[in-house]
Amino acid sequence: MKHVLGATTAAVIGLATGAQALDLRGWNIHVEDYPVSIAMESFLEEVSEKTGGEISGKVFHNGVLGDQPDAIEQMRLGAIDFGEFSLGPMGQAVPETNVVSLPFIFASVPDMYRLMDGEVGAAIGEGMKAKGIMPLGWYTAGARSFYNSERPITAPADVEGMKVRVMSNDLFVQMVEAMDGNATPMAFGEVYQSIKTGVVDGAENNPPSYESTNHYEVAKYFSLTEHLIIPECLCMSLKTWEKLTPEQQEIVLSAGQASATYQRELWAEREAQSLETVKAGGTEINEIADKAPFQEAMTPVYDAFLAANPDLADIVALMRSPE
Ligand code: BDP
Repeated sequence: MKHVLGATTAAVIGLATGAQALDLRGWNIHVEDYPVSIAMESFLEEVSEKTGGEISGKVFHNGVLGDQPDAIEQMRLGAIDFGEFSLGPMGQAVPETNVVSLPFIFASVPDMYRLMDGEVGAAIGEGMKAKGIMPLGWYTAGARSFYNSERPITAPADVEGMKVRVMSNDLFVQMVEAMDGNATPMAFGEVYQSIKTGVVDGAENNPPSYESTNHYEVAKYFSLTEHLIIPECLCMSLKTWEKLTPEQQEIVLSAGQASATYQRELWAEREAQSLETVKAGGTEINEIADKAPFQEAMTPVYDAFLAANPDLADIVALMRSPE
């Protein structure tokens, strides 16, 4: 009976507007007060309001719908309607996204915005669409740095022999191996326990993730290597996107872009707060006076990448050329 009523209601709305009523499932790995989470909620609110409730939904925070690589696949299949993903673990599904996972590829976060809001973002977006993912907005995750329970890192040699958790992408394994460390790809949710029990010595992430996951309680040396600036994406399953009318698509896209602007603002505030929180909690933060030795250590990663992906050489060159 419930089913019949639901179908009838949808049919009535369909008649009134020419569109189906949609109730979207959204994936998010972060805690509820994280900048990504707040921006995703604002996206959904705007969509629901501007479509007069035709499109509603729910964001499932804390990764309860599954780990990131798995959730990306589920979204491609349409089992998850939208989500906010790091482009790091997206490399396997969408090869073009790998360019942003090259260490030190962006000169700075503002440079990442410039390139992602321009030609580079457009090329990556085309690659994503070809694999069933519709990008709606480029979010930020700032810069990632190494942290561990053993010692401050000041030079690549300090990583030698260190067991470091990385996100699921072979490029990150190569990055740690280029400094003679041991890389272990692992789900985000397992890192705290793994550092605590010594399965790994540390990991690498931005200050808000280091803080919100409490990793700082078990790995007190945070070294500002800022080796990866990986943009993130609010995106929708192409299967879901194709169910929308052109008017709804316009609303969803513009709400996605607005939420990205909002998220970037929230990010700056949270990053400063997180650094204060971890310092108060006993974290020792060290700046890296000279990043050149780390950058030079990445030469084999670039050589192997360009040899395996000659078609991406132009975009890498564009990213490395000054404004
Ligand atoms: C965070 C990203 C999140 C990743 C996580 C990780 O926002 O998408 O899952 O890092 O390291 O910064 O797995």
